[in-house]
Amino acid sequence: MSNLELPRIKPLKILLIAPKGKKDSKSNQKPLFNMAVGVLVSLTPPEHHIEIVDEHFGDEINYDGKYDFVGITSRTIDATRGYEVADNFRKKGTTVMLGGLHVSFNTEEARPHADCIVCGEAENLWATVLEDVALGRLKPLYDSKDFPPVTEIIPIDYERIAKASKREKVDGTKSIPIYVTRGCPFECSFCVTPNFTGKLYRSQKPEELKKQIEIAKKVFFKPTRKSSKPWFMLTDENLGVSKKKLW
Ligand code: B12
Ligand code: SF4
Repeated sequence: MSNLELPRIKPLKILLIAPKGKKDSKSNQKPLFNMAVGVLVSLTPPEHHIEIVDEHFGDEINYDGKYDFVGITSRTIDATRGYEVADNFRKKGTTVMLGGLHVSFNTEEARPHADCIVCGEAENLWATVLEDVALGRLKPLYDSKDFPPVTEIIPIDYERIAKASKREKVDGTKSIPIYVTRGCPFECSFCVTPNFTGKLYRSQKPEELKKQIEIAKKVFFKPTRKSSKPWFMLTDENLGVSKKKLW
């Protein structure tokens, strides 16, 4: 369902958090935002207010803030910290939603820390989740398997992410994340990706990408004498699938 077709619901106040686990890397070359959070922001209709807190950049969490819900993303390396943040919010009576790779495969482990768990890709279930929050009927679990497969990926809304996050403009020594494709059609036995995305391989349209690059440059890039070109980090799972072209 596209955003244009969404039913009108009351505007929500949403906080999205990228937690940082104790063992997470110390690199200062981290991309400006987490792509899961970027996708959630881009999917959310404009009437809802969104704030992003990214612990990888040292953003402080205000546990006293008033939100309709707090959404926390998870990769295994950050999951324990994600649970800690979730527990702190729930002690204050704030509704917590956990999503992302780690909790999608560890639902029972995550359950005591959340009011709601989202398994799998969010694109086709997010409208339902927002509507259910607004109508006070949030379910404990939403699984992408119960929704149509995500055959199309959405463009990233850099302008809204810049407004929602605390990130300033950067020069070319700091990376701006972007994806051309999502998923991978292969099935390496050790890899989580095919299990997570159902081997679906999706590409962005070239004209959409061009627009995103222009907007990302406008909102996030500030050239300096030392570094006059932006650095885009490709966050694709597997960009080199086709031998004839790059994607
Ligand atoms: C790009 C990338 C990176 C970039 C991150 C760029 C960025 N700013 O996000 C960099 C290079 C920094 C990186 C680092 C690492 N990565 Co990495 N990375 C990836 C890659 C290739 C793509 C991730 C991505 O952007 N996906 C697109 C987003 C939109 O998808 P998503 O995160 O799954 O989010 C969707 C859903 O999960 C859901 N969702 C997610 N969160 C939430 C939250 C809520 C509330 C809701 C409702 C829904 C929801 O909705 C989103 C939209 O559908 C993945 C491969 C993969 N399959 O994910 C590996 C992957 C995530 N990385 C992995 C690893 C191991 C690492 C490192 C630990 C490596 C290391 N040893 O240092 C670090 C950890 C950094 C960290 N804190 O996460 C593993 C994680 C395995 C696991 N069990 O968690 C993966 C899966 C690779 C693999 N196949 O094994 N990585
Ligand atoms: S993303 Fe890489 S490791 Fe994972 S299934 Fe595809 S080719 Fe294999």
